[in-house]
Amino acid sequence: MLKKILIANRGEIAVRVINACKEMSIPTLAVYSTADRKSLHVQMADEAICIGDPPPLESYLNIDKIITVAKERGADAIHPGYGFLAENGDFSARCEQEGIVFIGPNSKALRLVGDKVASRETMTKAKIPIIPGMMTKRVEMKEFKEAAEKIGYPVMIKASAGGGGKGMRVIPSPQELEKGIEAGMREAKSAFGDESVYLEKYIEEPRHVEFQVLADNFGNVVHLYERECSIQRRHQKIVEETPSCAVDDELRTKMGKVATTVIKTASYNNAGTVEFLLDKDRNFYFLEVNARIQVEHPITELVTGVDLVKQQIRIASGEKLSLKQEGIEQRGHAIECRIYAEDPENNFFPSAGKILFMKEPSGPGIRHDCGIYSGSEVPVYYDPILSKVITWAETREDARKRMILALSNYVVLGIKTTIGFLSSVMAHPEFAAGNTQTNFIEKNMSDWANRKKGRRFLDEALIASAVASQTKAVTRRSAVSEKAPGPWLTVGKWSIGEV
Ligand code: MV4
Repeated sequence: MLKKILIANRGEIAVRVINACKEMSIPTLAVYSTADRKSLHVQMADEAICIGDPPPLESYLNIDKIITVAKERGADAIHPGYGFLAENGDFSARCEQEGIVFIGPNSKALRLVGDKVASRETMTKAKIPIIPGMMTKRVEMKEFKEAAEKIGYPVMIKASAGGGGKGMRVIPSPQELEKGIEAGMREAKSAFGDESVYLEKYIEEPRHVEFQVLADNFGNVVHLYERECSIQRRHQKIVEETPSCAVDDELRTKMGKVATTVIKTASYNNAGTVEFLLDKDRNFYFLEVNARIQVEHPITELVTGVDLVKQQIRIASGEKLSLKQEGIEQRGHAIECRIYAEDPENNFFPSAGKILFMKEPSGPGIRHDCGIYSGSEVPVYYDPILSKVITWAETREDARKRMILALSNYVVLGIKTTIGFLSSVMAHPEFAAGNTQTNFIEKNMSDWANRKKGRRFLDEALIASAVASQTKAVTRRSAVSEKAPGPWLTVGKWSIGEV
């Protein structure tokens, strides 16, 4: 087993990994930037070392510094979390050279799945269904034109080094192609340092369905079924659930087999996610492999009962997978809402600052993966995710109701959050009906800020001091309602002290 794990991350995922290590009795070493001196992950780890100034390149992306700290402090493994260095082939290779265990896939597999065009080619050879389109990059304009004619409009331009939606654009007809390619190349160059782009058939109103996989270092691979992550805003997921309403048992078995084959074909190890697009006619296409533990991993944990972070650590320390595909079952339904420090009434503008007060949701079937506490600071430098509320119940409807309850009992004062917005998503009839295509937010939520206008808001500092000074319980007056607003409106309905 590993002797000490350095967690090369911050926020809720660093906390999640530290907790898994604690359960496994593995000592933990946190690293942090000067903006995170008082953050939760620093307080929870056995040891913590400041590695630099707030800008990520100086701290959480500083490979030399992180490797040096690991060696000085005797950490024999590094968990990268998600984002930052998680899918950096150079970092994973560097760990391999230095004799440090990278808790993630081997660097060769990481590089293969990071190159979208190369993995399209590899996967085609393995008879994996991919979206019809080009198999080459760095081509002349004439070849783009020919390829687009062959694919048929509308087509989509994607960056070869891309993923996650950056550098993507839809081209409805031949007139827009040349300008689109040029703009796409410029965007790819500035986002990824690689200007190569390729074309694919554009899939309208797809659903995003991904499969969780685990692979040990001996070629054993299992999948832990799907997650649906169609509710997104500008390619940022905000709600995820499992099972997907769009997948039946027959399709699930088929997609699971394909996901396993993708992982075997890439000689991939550790935890990973195989992403698919599902079209209206329920055709599915392989998109990419996400080579990391994902933000939305808890919903899979709640439905399968498997602790994915502990599995990652066991695999990285050289254990064989003890799970068998036949032994992995989905039970009940889980939903995750991501809580961001953003102002949904001001175009989701990031909202940094001090958290004056918070009250965490809890109760049966409610899990809260959290990186903040009352009094902590939310810095401006990083992804604004604060925490994730995850609910589990036997049925989707019960998990949804439970989420409405959890969100209405979650209070964060001092900064703006997406809690209220997410309550409205959960209460929306289209969400309740399972209509979660990728255009859900544009279609159903674009008037949300206007709907809120004219409603009463209380002064937040006043509420914070009132709530924080109370020693008695803080409870909502009304029962769970479909119209349950988030804390900002809820505050008006809160009773402080005697109820
Ligand atoms: C697509 C597509 C339509 N056609 N590819 C977005 C993120 C990236 N991983 C893939 N994405 C898409 N690729 C083709 N050929 C539409 C999307 C897409 C999307 C996919 C999943 C969830 C939400 C989305 C929102 C907008 C676009």
